Amino acid sequence: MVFLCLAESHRRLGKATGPWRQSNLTQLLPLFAPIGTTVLRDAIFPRCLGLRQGAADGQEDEMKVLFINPEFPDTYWSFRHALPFEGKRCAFPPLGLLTVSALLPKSWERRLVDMNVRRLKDSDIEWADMVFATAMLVQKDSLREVVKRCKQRGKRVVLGGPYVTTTIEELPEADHIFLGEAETTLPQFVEDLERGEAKRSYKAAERPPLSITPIADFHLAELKHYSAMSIQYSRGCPFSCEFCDIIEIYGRVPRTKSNQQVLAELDALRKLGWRGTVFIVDDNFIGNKKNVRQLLPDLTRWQEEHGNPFSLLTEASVNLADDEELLGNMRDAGFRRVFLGIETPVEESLKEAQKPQNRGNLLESVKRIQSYGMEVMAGFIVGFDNDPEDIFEKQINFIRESAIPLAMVGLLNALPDTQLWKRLEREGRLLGEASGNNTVCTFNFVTRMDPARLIAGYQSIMRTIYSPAEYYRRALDSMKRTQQSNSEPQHYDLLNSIASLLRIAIRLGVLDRERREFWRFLANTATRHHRRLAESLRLAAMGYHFRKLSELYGAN
Ligand code: B12
Ligand code: SF4
Repeated sequence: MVFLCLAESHRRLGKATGPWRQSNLTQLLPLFAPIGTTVLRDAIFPRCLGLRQGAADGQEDEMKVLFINPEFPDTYWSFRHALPFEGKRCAFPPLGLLTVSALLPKSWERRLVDMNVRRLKDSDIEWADMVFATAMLVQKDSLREVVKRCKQRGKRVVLGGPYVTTTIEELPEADHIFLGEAETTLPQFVEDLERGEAKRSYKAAERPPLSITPIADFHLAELKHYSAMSIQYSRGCPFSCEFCDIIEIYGRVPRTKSNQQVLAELDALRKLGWRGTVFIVDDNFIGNKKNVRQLLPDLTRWQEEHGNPFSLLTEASVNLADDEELLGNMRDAGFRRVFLGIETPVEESLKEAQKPQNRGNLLESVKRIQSYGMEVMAGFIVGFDNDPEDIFEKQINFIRESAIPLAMVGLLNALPDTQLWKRLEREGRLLGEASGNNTVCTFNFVTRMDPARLIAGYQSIMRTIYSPAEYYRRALDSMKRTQQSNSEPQHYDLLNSIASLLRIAIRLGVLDRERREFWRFLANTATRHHRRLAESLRLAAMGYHFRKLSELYGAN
């Protein structure tokens, strides 16, 4: 097996280009230009450019800005237990902060500390005049700590992102808070700062068009530590699922970037030497189907012209399965994985969740998407009022039959401002703010089913679906269903590949008590899918991450 991998690695090495060539196990974690950043920034924010360098409330020194992404806990998407196999530290870069950076005057000095990549040192904070931090709900504890440390050192602290936008809790003692998207409010802030009149809170009157979103400052991130890069094509989703906060934060009218903007972002990543997985982080990539249809041919052309440097991953609603032309176009453009919000196979619960787009034959929908060569990843929820007593078995069976290796199963949580939140409030069932991590065993509302039973059932799902035999069977079935005539582009770096392979072989094939299942799985892929060994190793590593998570959250 080792020889096969190395031989394949040698054969393809000649094709790899760029200083950041990813290992052949880049594919392990796919989840792993400018039409002028400058032009756009200069045109939109002329006053920013007129700013005296570093002016803050009348100060005239050069402004030094530190961007901080607080630490994530161990969740589905952290891939924390799989990343070390590939020699990576974090799955995705903090695109929100990189975008905010691109919105600030270009004369300002800037640095990024992603605490999921490296420790935040006191000297980092001392270097800065001003600190910009972002957070999701799950990062709130780390964010509080960050704000405390920065304020102790007398720094001006600016906060934004989904946590501060949606929380009902008291926010940390920051100087400035940005609610919602910052494309129009940040330039206003910079102007106010120049005049010494910066306000405590900023909120845009309207959701901005994405045509004014500049190319993110990707160069601030240390690309080599990430498993994938991210770009964004659209914001918002046309559906109205009861539990979803996306539509409250980003709206129900999907806004998209132009084709030129998207290609310019891909160019920027390519020029920085990135090769491998690019996550299009849309809430629902097919939210605006008309525009997506126009984007895909351009995307396909761009990939072909540049030797298919990127393998694409995105999130979409299940009705993607109803549009075979779109599926074909996505396959041609290089989409290899798609995350779906399946939630539940129970009709009544889907009705309760106001998710009509998922009703019908869900299993057939998944199979159809897989038949276009895309691995389906998906989110599942237990805890709906209408969940029957056997919901746990139903979910396990569905996940098994749909051959979804990476299934994110969580307990229903009510996020602030959602329709679900409002309903539970009306019904007097709310218990407080959610942790934001749907994989921990807590509820923030009074459930219909006995909570102890729900938690035990949830844990049994996790233990079952991530037991090695079950998981590897799904992974094999998924590979069988996702055949593509053109194999996934690989960008090998021989030394990294060998190192990754050895790490996996030692951890899963020698030290792990389930090593037999690992070797059986590899033997199966070697005989049935020998051209997809890198992918099978990625799946094995991911299976290990989920098994660790299930031990954490799925223990009795
Ligand atoms: C990509 C993504 C991820 C990625 C990468 C995240 C990262 N490294 O930043 C991954 C896959 C790791 C991820 C994981 C999770 N995610 Co997530 N994710 C997203 C997604 C789809 C896109 C984020 C993004 O890059 N947007 C693009 C940028 C440009 O937009 P933005 O971040 O909103 O930034 C803009 C503004 O908010 C503002 N802004 C943002 N930060 C700041 C900071 C300052 C100082 C200022 C001034 C402005 C500002 O300016 C930007 C430009 O307008 C969002 C949904 C969404 N539409 O944003 C969910 C979302 C942020 N994720 C969410 C959740 C719940 C999770 C998970 C908990 C899921 C789970 N159970 O595992 C995990 C937790 C993280 C972890 N690693 O464990 C929720 C957060 C809800 C909340 N209220 O906190 C969201 C909103 C989606 C949802 N409703 O489910 N996620
Ligand atoms: S389809 Fe997804 S993004 Fe759209 S409203 Fe439903 S849960 Fe939210």
